[in-house]
Amino acid sequence: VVDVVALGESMVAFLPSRPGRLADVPSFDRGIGGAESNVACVLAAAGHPTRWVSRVGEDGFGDHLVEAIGAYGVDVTAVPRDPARPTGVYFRTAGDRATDAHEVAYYRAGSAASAMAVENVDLRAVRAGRVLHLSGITAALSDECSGLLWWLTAPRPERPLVSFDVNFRPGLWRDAEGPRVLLDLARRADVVFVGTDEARAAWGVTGGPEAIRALLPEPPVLVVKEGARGATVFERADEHVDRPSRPAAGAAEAARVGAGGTPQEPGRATDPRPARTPGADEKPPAFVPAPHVTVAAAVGAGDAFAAGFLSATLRGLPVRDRLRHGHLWAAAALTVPGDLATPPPRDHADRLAALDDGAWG
Ligand code: KDG
Repeated sequence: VVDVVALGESMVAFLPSRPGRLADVPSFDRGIGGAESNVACVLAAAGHPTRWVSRVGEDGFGDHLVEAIGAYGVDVTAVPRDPARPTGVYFRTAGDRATDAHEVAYYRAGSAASAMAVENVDLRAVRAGRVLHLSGITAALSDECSGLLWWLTAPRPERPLVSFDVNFRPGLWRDAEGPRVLLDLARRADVVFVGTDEARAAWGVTGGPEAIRALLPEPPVLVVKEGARGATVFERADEHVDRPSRPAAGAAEAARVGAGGTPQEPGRATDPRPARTPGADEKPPAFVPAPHVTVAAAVGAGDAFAAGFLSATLRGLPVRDRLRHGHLWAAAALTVPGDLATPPPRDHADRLAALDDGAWG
């Protein structure tokens, strides 16, 4: 059984050979990027069976992504080639030491992945894991991609646990609808990751984690990240998302998805979950401070955090340990210039996570 299926666009990432403006950097080193495949790669490096679902072009960059992500041990069999569209790439500059301000230049409009749609992804492969990890980046790519996320997050019996990282990228949104779309998608997910900075930028929330929970009372698990300060989990007492065990694509699912992978009667789905009263049965929020780290680059840290949190969730660990694994995996990513770092070995991370609250600030 696959633990986590991650769906989204990955790109060949070009990292600067030295600091400076994009206009001045003379050469770049090749890496890989993509928020969702980052989650799959880091989880695979930690021993979780994972799958990445996407589309790439029939070009050398597509070959590289499939080979490099596959080399992490991620299943890449549900990544078809599109002969008509290229693989996306992006260039970035090194972040300013104090503010992490950096430039990003995307070359992904019209990419193979931006054409992902309900009709051309293998829905059985997408929904066959214990957890389906998605992010708001996909919704920004095209109307087809946005529709795909809407379909995948629809409440249905046997839906895998849906994990959603808001990942607000203002530069990617083609219209002003982005914040609204992200809020609607987050409201349909089971586990949501959002930063206070992006909640402010997208939704104008100026308060702390409680104010974000007030805006987003629906997800059974809401993780609010405050950068170097730490993260808070809001959790409902009446939901059982602590240890997802159901593989999604059972016989009923196979029957509902046609032979060609096309969903039948998508509008007929009913919500198997009990109706929720916002605020009811809420456990006390759990806050865990982040460890102090000398940051090489913040890119990929949010993905590593989500991966660590999901790994601990899959292992049935208590909420504070889930946060601590998120922080420890993020700390590893913060110390490298690219997106991906090997997470700390499980026994090591477990020992660090078990240190008492005093050690965590
Ligand atoms: O989270 C890291 C990603 O932002 C990076 O890999 C590029 O996926 C990317 C994006 O769309 O910004």
